[in-house]
Amino acid sequence: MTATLITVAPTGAEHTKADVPQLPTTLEELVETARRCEAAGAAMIHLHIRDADHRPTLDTGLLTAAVDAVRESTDLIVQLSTGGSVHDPLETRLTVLDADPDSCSLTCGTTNFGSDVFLNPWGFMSDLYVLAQEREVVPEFELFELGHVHTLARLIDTHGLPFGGKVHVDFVTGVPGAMPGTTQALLAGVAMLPPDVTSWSATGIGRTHLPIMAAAVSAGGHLRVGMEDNIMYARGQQVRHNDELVARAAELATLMQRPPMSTDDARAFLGIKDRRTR
Ligand code: KMH
Ligand code: ZN
Repeated sequence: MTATLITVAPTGAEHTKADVPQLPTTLEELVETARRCEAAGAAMIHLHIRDADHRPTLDTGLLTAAVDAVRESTDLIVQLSTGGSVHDPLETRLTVLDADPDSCSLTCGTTNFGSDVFLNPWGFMSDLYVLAQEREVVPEFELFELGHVHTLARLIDTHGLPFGGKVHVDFVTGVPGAMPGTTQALLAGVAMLPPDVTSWSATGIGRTHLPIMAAAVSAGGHLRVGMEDNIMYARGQQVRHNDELVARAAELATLMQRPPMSTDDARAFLGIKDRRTR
C-alpha cells in the first residue's frame, strides 16, 4: 500500500472573510496555516490568495510573494490555482504561472458552479497545458464532471505527457450543479481514468467532505481537504483552523495503514521540479 498524499486547500475564492473570519487571507495567516498543515501531515498546498480587502486576486506580485513565503517557511509543494474565482478572465488566469509555482490546477472543462458557471473552454485548457509544460510546472487535473475525464485524455493525446511525466488528477465532487459527492460517482470517475494517470485524489464539497475522504482512502486514492471545500468540522461546529481537517485526514489515512506521504516522497511521486529555497 502506498502512503497517502494529503493536499490542503486552505482558502479558495468563495468564502468571505466577513462570514468566516478564521479563513486564512493575509500573507501571515497563509504562512502560519502552511506551517501548521505541514506539521499535521500535508505535503502540498493548493493556494488562492486575497488582496488587502480579503478579496480574491490573481495579482502576479502578490502571488509571487505568497509562493516565495510558503517556500521559505515550509517544504510543501506549492500549487497555485489557475481557476481563480468564476469572475476572473481567462487571460489573467494564464498569468498565474508567472509566479513560478511547483504545480498548478488545470480544470478539464466548463462546469456549473452553484449559480455560476466556471469557464474552461478547450483553447484555454490547451494553452495552459502547453504553458505548464514550457515552464516545467506540474499540473493537477481538476475533474468536476465525468466528461472532464474524457477531456483529460484528449489533452494528453494532443500534447503528450505533462512536465515530470506523471499524471495526477483530483476529483472535486459535490459542487452544486456538477458531479455529486457520492462513492458511486467517484468510483465511476476512477473507472474511466485513462492509463496515463499515475495517481488520483478526491475532495468533497461541504457535507460530502467526510464520505468522499473515506471512499478515496479505501479505494487507493489520495486526499484533498481544506476550508476552500468545507468549513464545517462536524454538525454545528465550524472548522477553527485548516490543520484540524489535515489532522483528521492524516488520522484516517494512518488508521487505514496508508500514513501521510512526506514532502520529499510527494515530490518524486508527482514529478515536481525542485525549486526549494531553504
Ligand atoms: N474557485 C473556483 C471557481 C481551481 O482552483 O483551479 C475554481 C477552483 C478550481 O477553485
Ligand atoms: Zn481552488
